[in-house]
Amino acid sequence: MARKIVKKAPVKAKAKAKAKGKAPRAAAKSAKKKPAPKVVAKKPALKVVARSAPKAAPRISKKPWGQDGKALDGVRILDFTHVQSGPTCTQLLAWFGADVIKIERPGQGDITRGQLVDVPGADSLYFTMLNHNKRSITLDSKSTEGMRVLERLVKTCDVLVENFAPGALDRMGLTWERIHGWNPRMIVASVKGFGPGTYEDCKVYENIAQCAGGAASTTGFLDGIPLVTGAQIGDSGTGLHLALGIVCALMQRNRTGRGQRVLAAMQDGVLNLCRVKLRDQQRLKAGPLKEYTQYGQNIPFGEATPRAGNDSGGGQPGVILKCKGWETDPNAYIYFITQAPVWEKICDLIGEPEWKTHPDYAKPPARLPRLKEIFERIEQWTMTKTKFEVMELCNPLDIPVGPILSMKELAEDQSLRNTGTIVEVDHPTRGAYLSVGNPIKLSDSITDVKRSPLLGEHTDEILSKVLKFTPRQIAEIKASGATGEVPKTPEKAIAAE
Ligand code: CAO
Repeated sequence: MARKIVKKAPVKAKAKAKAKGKAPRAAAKSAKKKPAPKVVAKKPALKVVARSAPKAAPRISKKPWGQDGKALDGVRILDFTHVQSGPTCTQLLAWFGADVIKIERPGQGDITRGQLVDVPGADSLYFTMLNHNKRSITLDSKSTEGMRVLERLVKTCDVLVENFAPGALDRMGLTWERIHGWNPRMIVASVKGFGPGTYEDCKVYENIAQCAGGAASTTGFLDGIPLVTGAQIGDSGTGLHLALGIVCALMQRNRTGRGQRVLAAMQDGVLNLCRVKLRDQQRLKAGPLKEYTQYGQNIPFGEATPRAGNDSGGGQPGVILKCKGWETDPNAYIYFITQAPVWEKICDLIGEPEWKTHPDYAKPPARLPRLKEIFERIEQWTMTKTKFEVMELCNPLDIPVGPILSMKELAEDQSLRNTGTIVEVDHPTRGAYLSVGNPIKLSDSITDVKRSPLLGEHTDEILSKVLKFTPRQIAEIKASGATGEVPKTPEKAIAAE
């Protein structure tokens, strides 16, 4: 429970202040400045009080944990996202209980449905793994009837999330002013490649963001070209940033009553994740970065943070080392950190006990210029063990090591399955597949991963049950073609035959 420590003002000062009309806290401050009284005053008592609940706070639930709904129950999202960055954000919100309604272009839908297809005729894994727990409605947002539906959606949703190319939402006619006019409580959340500035009009994909956000220039080896990383820090990373912004905007709306715009630019998101590299950029002014392997190799530093290979980004040196079987297994490696507090244990483990007291190795600064040699010696030891044996030997000694796990190993990892981080999901057209579940665990809001929707699967349900259009209105909307192919009336069908 949150507690706050309250320092009580001396009672006398409080009373005086009351008489003079001063605020008690200010008076207590001035009372402190006076010369000490003859009788030693008692020290102000420290009183720990529980933070009082806000006036309108609900009663504390008596339901069992995990059985009182979900964190975002009651929040409805108009999901105008596509590809990866936006969908990861709305998928997270859906996992936390939001009702996510995905708007898709009739006929085609999110372009990823048909990309990297592995089961002909079924939605791709690219789509299914990014769109769990959502409902899908097909709608041509550029048609008059489509806009009629969108208006009602805007009026009944709490958040609009989009990651179109810059200006696309405005071109559709959905300007902030129009949306806010329809629903002043609406939060409009966007992923864009860049924030306002030189590149604001550019279309951006994952690797462009990695390059423009500083990840690529600092990834790879010193003598090689810049590298992108397999972790989708530009797309999924920015989706995460956007989700946090949305939840904060929802919290603020509880107080202000009004919505706001939320922007997560992919360049900004990547740079945020690369903040230690900007740290190093500034440290360069003070001299070489001694924890980088190149320091020990006497390779001079340039003007910008260099690529550091597999060097640890923190103050504890670490690298990737070969393990038994590396000649044939591309993932028989371990990350090994020579954390200072366990240095002596490392020395004993690898059979170099004299390094514990030797002036060249005993203390971290002495080791910095010798890291290459030190890690080569540790590698001689790791190469005699499998990566899992290294784990078994190092973990009881608190030596930080981590196996290089392949996707195959992760997919088969029982503990990840037990926690729901890897889940098996069934799908009507593609059958069972594996997905990454919700990586964020809330003890009172349990995630239940449900399959992604088929294209337009919930169009009727949303038009009638959510938007409350009458059957006649629904017929009009459909006849206009706004939700897809115009249904043939019996007469037309006969005529067409
Ligand atoms: N009905 C009618 N039109 C629709 C529609 C619907 N339901 N949904 C989308 N459209 C239209 C848009 O209005 C847009 O039309 P205009 O260009 O005429 O305004 C058009 O479809 C294409 O949208 P887009 O430009 O966003 O799509 P794209 O495939 O050309 O570009 C991307 C994709 C990702 C490069 C671009 O959307 C982008 O830069 N987004 C922001 C950054 C981002 O999220 N990148 C990560 C993508 S994941 O790697």
